[in-house]
Amino acid sequence: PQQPEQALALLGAASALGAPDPGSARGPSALEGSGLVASLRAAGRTARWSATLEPSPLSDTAHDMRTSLQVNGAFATRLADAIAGLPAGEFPLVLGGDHAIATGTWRGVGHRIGQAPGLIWIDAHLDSHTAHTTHSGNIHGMPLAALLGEGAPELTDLPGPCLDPARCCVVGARAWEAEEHALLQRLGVRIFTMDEVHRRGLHAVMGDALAITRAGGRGFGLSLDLDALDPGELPAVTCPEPDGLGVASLAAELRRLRACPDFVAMEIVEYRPDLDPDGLCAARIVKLAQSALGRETMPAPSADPSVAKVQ
Ligand code: Z70
Ligand code: MN
Ligand code: MN
Ligand code: MN
Repeated sequence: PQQPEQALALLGAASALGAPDPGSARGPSALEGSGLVASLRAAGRTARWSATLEPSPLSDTAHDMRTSLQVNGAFATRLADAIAGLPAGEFPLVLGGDHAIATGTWRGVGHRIGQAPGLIWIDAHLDSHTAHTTHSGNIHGMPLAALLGEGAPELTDLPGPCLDPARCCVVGARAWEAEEHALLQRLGVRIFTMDEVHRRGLHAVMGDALAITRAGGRGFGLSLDLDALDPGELPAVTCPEPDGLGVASLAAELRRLRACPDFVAMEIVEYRPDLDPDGLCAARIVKLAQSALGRETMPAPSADPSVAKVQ
């Protein structure tokens, strides 16, 4: 199992620089306010809020593609450095922010573990455009390509190794443009579409996803774009797409991650608290985080407080 003594280090990445709406920049503070740390402690883990990175105030002036790439790349570099600099033995849980932050998260994780991690990318989208193929101009449509070393240098010239396409996969995809699909096909990244999830079931698909990303046992991570979930249950995201994953069924599958000693980091992105006035989505996000990161089994009650490590 995940080393239970490994403390969770929560890191806010309060950037919506890659998205068409600024709402996801408030994601980290809203999740902090909804008691995420306390909920992870209640699930048996030691956890602390490490820091929240904010974009430089000058970043808001981004309009043209070059400037947009530059400000997103600069933020991702700071995030990669922050992750690489976390104390050894802590497990990073990164909270977005839009999905462009992933360009920094996984390079930083690679730097930290000394090699490219395998990566499960759960998302309605493929996020594999380059600056040349994007239709929208939004950088959050590009991070997976950038992590694979494709696209503009502003997003690829970061510390830490690029990902190995043979140890990456996408789960839950149902909305993409032809160019990004072609890029992932060319690189050999396995795409588990929602059609395949419907056909085979999420359990079988996640089994395959874990086998792909854990091959070699060198460490793997999870990047969870909340728009993978069905907007009926999780509408507070930047780009909702119909026909998504159920919260309960994904939570059940994420519980498998607890048993993986090679699970090295997790990221949750695209939450928009401005669309979640009653906090219902936040509560579901907390549940998903607890499912992946809670202790495999709660420790037995002990009279000796030095033995019971729950805090
Ligand atoms: C579209 C684009 C996207 C996230 C939406 C959508 C991309 N393919 N990525 N939400 N995280 O704009 O390129
Ligand atoms: Mn995404
Ligand atoms: Mn998405
Ligand atoms: Mn289009």
